[in-house]
This record gives sequence, C-alpha cells and structure tokens, in this order.
Amino acid sequence: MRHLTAALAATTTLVTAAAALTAPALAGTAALTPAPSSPSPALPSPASEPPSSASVKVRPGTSKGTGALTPIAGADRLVAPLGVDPACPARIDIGLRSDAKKAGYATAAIEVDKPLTASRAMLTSYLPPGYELSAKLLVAVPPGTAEGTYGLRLRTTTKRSLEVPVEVMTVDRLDNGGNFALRRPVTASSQHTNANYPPCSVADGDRSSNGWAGGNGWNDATARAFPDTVAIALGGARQISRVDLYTLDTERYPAYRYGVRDWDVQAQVGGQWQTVAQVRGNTAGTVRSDFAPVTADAVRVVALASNGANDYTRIIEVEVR
Ligand SMILES: [Ca+2]
Repeated sequence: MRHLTAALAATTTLVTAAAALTAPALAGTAALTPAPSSPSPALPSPASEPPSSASVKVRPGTSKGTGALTPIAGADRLVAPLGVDPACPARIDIGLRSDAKKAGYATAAIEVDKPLTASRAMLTSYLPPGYELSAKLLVAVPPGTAEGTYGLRLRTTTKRSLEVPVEVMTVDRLDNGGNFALRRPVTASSQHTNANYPPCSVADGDRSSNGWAGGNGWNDATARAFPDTVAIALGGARQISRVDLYTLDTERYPAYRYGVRDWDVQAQVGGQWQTVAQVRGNTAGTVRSDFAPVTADAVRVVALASNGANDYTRIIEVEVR
C-alpha cells in the first residue's frame, strides 16, 4: 500500500560560524568566492581552492593572560568508524590559543597513533594576542585497524600538549542516536568532481552547511537535469517512519536560493522502491518527513528540482528513523 504524506517544517536554523578574521600574513587561509549568478558551476567555484581541511581560521578568543600558547580541540574525544568510505573520514576541529603579550607565529605538531593517519602533521599561523586559530583535522582509519582507543596529540613549540582519544569502532557499534543512516553506505546518481562533494557526506553525522565544498555535503554532477538520486543502505531491515533532510543553507548560500525544492522520499521494501513522502516547494534548510511505518533496508531521496537557478542538488545530511 502506498501512503503519501508531505511534511514541511523549518525546524532548524543552521547558524553560520562567526566571520573569521584573517590577517594578510596568514598562510593557507581559504576565502569563499562570491556565489555565481549563473547556474553553471557548483558553488563556490571550488577548483582553485583546497578543501576546508586545509584552511586555517583565526578569530578572537578569550586570553587567560598566561603568556602561553595552548592547544585546543573542538571535542574531548573523536569517534572514528571502521570500514567507512575513505572519502568521509572522521573530522575534528583542532587549534591553538595565544595568551601571549604580542603577535607572532604559533605552531603545533600533530601526531596520531599508527595505523591511523591525520590530514596534517603541523598547524601554524600568525596569531595576534588573545586570538585562536582553528582547522579541521581528518583522521583516517585504514582497513584492518583493530578496534580500540588511539591517541591524537597536539604539541606546541613551548612544550604544551593536548591528547584527544580516538575511538575506533565498527559502524554497528556507533551510538547513532536512533539515526539508522549514520555512517552507512551511500550511493548517488552522480558526483560533482570540481571539489569535495562525496555522497557519503550525507550520512557522516555532520548537519552543518558551513565549509561547503569541503566534504560536508553532496553536490550532483548534472546541471539542470533531474531527477538526481542519493540512496543509503540501512545495514539491515529497519522499521522507519521519518526522514530528515538537510539541504545547503547558510547566510551566503540560503536554501531558498540554493537548496533542494522538490523531492520524493522512497523506502526499499521487499526489494521494491516505494514513495513514502513527497516534498514540494521547499525553501527551508531542514525538512522533516513523517510517514506510516514501513520495514525497509534502504532509503533514497529522489531530487526533482532545486531553488533559484534550479541547477544542482545539494544535500548536507539525511537522517532516517
Ligand atoms: Ca554531512
């Protein structure tokens, strides 16, 4: 039996990170290029930019007046799942805070226990007093890595260090918060190759649109051609009744101009795709679709149109409950 419902709800306002203050002397700072007025490229024009993992941001922090350089991390632990698509490694914000009296270069070495690998071995930037620098660090788990806790360390030139435990575990053991899609295999009808838009990013647990083109969302490759599809295996048959879709939505790239407008939510039941919800005319960054429970082993989003120039499908995250 087909049961169609459409639910539109702007349940979340995704907050854009405070604008980063960048000193001219900063190395490796990526500036977003303006949004294109024509629909041709995926935005922002990413070909000349490193992914956000390579960028360093500097912003005012709270100086403790110690005169020291202190390593900081965005979380006190990092969960790194085993066996996931290498295009979507575990990510953590790391950085340094300067409590020095005057501006200077701040540097920290980054080490991670083998066989894990980190996307950078060093963090360095010019840093005014009372400021913090931060960067995304990607931590990859090679196939065959044993489950367990590994160490990630930041060590400054002034001998201050911070250790963040990295917990390696299978996807089945992740605390998914009831989201059956988290870290499960994702396939898409196409993938834009100008930057970092891997399909697996729609199930990486990161709902934020910030850092677009840095691996946090999927952008298809077929401009002004629909439908586009992205499918997520659920790791077995699950009873589901809700799908939340996060489309691109920032101050610079608002959903009403760059987000997905029309789509169907489909569930794979007994080998057949069934449409369980339809969304039309969306302008919000987050849309929750509720539907009568079905037992499905996969969910897919069939994108039919996007807003504004109606060019690409841009999806940040899909959650299934
Ligand atoms: Ca994501």
